[in-house]
Amino acid sequence: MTAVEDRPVAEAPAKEVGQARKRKEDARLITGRTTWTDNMVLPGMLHLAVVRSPVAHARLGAIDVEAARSAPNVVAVFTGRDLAEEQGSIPCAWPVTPEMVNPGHPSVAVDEVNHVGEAVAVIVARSKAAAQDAVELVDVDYDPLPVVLDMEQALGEGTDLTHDHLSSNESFRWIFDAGDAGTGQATDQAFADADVVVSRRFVQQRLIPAFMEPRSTVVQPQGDNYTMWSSTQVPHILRIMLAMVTGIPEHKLRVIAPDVGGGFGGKLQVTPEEVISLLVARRLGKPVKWTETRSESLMSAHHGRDQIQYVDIAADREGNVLGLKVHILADMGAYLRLVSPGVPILGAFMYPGIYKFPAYRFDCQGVFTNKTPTDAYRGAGRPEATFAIERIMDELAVELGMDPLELRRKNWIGAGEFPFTTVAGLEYDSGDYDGATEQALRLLGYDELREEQRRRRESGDPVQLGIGFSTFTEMCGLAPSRVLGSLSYGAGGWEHASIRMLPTGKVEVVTGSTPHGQGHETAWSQLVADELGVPFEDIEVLHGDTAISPRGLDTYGSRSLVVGGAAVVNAAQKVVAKARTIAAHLLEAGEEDLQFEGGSFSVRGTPGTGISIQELALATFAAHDFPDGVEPSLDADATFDPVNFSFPHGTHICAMEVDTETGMVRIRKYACVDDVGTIVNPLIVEGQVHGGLAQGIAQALYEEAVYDVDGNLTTGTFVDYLVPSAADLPHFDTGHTVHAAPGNPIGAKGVGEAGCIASTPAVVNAALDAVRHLGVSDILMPLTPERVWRAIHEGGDGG
Ligand code: MCN
Repeated sequence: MTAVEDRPVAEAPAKEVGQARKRKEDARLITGRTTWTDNMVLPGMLHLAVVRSPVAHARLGAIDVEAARSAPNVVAVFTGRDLAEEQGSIPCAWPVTPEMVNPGHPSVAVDEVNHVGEAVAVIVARSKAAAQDAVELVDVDYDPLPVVLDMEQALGEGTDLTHDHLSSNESFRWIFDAGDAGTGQATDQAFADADVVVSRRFVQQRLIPAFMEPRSTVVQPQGDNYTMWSSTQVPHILRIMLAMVTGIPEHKLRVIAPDVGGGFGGKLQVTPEEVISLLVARRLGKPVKWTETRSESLMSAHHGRDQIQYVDIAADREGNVLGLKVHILADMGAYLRLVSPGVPILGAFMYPGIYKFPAYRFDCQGVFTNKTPTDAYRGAGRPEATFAIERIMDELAVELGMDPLELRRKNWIGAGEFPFTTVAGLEYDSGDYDGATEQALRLLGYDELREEQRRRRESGDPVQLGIGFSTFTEMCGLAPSRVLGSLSYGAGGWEHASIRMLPTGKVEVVTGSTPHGQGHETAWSQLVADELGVPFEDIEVLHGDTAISPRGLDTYGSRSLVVGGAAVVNAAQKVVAKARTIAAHLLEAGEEDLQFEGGSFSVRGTPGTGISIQELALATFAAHDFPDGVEPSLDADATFDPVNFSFPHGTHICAMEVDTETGMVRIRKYACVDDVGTIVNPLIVEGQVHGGLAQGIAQALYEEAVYDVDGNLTTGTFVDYLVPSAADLPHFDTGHTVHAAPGNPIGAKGVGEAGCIASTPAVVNAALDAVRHLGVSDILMPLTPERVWRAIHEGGDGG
């Protein structure tokens, strides 16, 4: 084979990284030309419907399933008692302390139900409609028990219990003391020495991760092998956990996450319904499908946030911060789920924000209540922490009579101080908080808006204007395994990739990351196109199937690019290294004499000769003229485990109009400048920032899961649970600074959660800035017109 030929040197193509490529996956996602889990139809497939508890806490008496069992097209009905021996417990993979109390969580309740929406029986029928109709025919005898809903009461003396068999409602207590390790003395001393101490109680209301595609699971048994399709963020983790829970050997279980319509943390889970589907398919030896209704989703898929935060900040009179104390109550709901105890602990390290606190103490209690379990929701712990620090900085500024931005500037880490080890022990890698802030002020048109605010205030305009800041950073890119290991006993944080060059020069990239809306197929293609010098279109990214990508830790914590993308780059570089050996042999040159540019190897100083890596793929496949001792394949694997988190940062500024007569609020302008290191795809990054802003603003203004006194979710539909649409959101003025992250070969920092973490406090600070002169110093989220009006006209926080 003669792959070497004379030809003009190709002009190096423009770099792919940095180009605003439209997402290659979008054509099929937007037009619906893909197979969502619920589109799966298998021969002889049966349908599941779940009978759910309408009471929040009760002992289970008799369950009469006879009428359901004999209903038309019903094949079987199982109660928790029927499945008791094989169902195990839904796993919690993040026990934060050795003493953590875990009540255990059967997929189908056996003796006691602990929240509305908990599964008590499952119907199996030949059609979905028949299964759903039969749900109504199951008669359950509930013996009511006291309902625990309020975390502060739940920790009191002699209180009612969420779980009858436990002795308290506390699951765990986790304390972190900076300063004199473990003693808290440094923090106590800082507060004793302070000129000013400000204390606040903030409420992070309960939110629901309202993904577009509801959860759905299909299981196909084939002998003792099982294939599960599930709308999940974590097929790899799910497979391991399901094997552990059900006893099905891991190698007999394949999990596929096909295209998934969003997750936002809500599908980072091993759900009862996934376990139920697998158990029923095993019992009956038939394929089964379960797809939830939207109401089931709102009621039974895990919720997020739900924390009460007691925050104390100490400073001297000049505004130098001296200490921070945080005590939070984190509502676990009725059970511990996959990573729920870890969510507030992730936040623990972020309360000091971007500021140079000399002393810090964090104390978290995980509390059980008779509500839907909570777990990860976009940002998981870090939005809560960012809210607390950015809100209390504003309160401290008021107390000191300082400009809120001046106070922040005085205390934040300077651009020349990176890497900087914070009081919480994190090493922030790079950034420039001043630079991002200056750009954001320009984008907002800060001076004119402050001037307008002054005019409106002086004229007593019923519509007042406020400006709110949030200067934030976050730890994301979860990894590193060693650090995660020191915080928990669960999984590590590496990611895996393999790259295969096919004989015709096309490239298959296999990634352990599992996109569910983030556009990895596009971004990973851009990375590989640059490394290998092959056209973007010649690259296919494979993911989300444990048989195709057997190793992976999936997508959450804005980890995919900085961990999974980095593994892809490393694998590509290994492919190039091997290709170099083969090229040197074919070009009869030393490896060190070759240059690799635009996808071609050529001998330095001998323009006109060369061989492209795509041609090498065919030469490798044929292996006619091949170097001794080299395997005839052009592929490579890489596993990447960074040594540090990634620390994106930014400044978000919101200008807010508040109608003091009606309590209506309107975001007048929103400007944000984020630093996510090297940007692989600016269009995707813009989309991620927009989506995150929408969710963060939604927490500030619209969304709240509300329970009545009996523990019924009163926001069980999208009529009551207000997810904003594009029409409810303002135009966003976005900008970027770029400080490459030193910890990964791309130089990138995560972006998937940034907008959501940064935006909520900016919005609330803006509203308070508009009405503070009217005596308002806090308003509960979401800032409904009623709450805003009450805070202005009746005092308090509007609650
Ligand atoms: N990116 C980039 N340059 C950077 C950083 C990121 O081009 N400097 C690109 C990446 O290549 C990737 C996307 O931005 O295509 C997001 O990357 P990353 O920050 O690594 O986040 P993940 O891919 O790990 O996604 C997880 C993150 C999380 S934790 C939630 S929650 C969330 C989010 O992504 N859920 C989403 N964004 C979502 N977007 C959609 N559409 N749906 C969800 O459920």
